Amino acid sequence: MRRRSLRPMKATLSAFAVCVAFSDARADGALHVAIENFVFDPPTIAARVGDHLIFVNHDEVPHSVVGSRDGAEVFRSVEQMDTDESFEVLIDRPGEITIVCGLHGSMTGKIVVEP
Ligand SMILES: [Cu+2]
Repeated sequence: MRRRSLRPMKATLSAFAVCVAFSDARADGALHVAIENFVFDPPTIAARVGDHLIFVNHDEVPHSVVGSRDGAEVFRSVEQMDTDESFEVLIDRPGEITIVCGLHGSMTGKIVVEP
């Protein structure tokens, strides 16, 4: 898997790589979300009911993933996902889910779930 990069140019290339993986991953219903450089990548995830989302921490510090719908928590990873650890969640309902890192409140994103 890709490693953390400190160079903005490489970060851009990483984002492109995630988009490619995203498209390829559609077939098996698994969407990959990178946690890298203190952001969820991509920050907005288009999903469908029945998809599995797999978050992978590529940073060298721990992160977590907490998902909420209409202000109510719907999923939560372990408190500290270490480097290269992943968290998988099944998307079972349409609507919008906001995501945030439980350790770094500035790390946010959203999942837009189509039926
Ligand atoms: Cu974090």
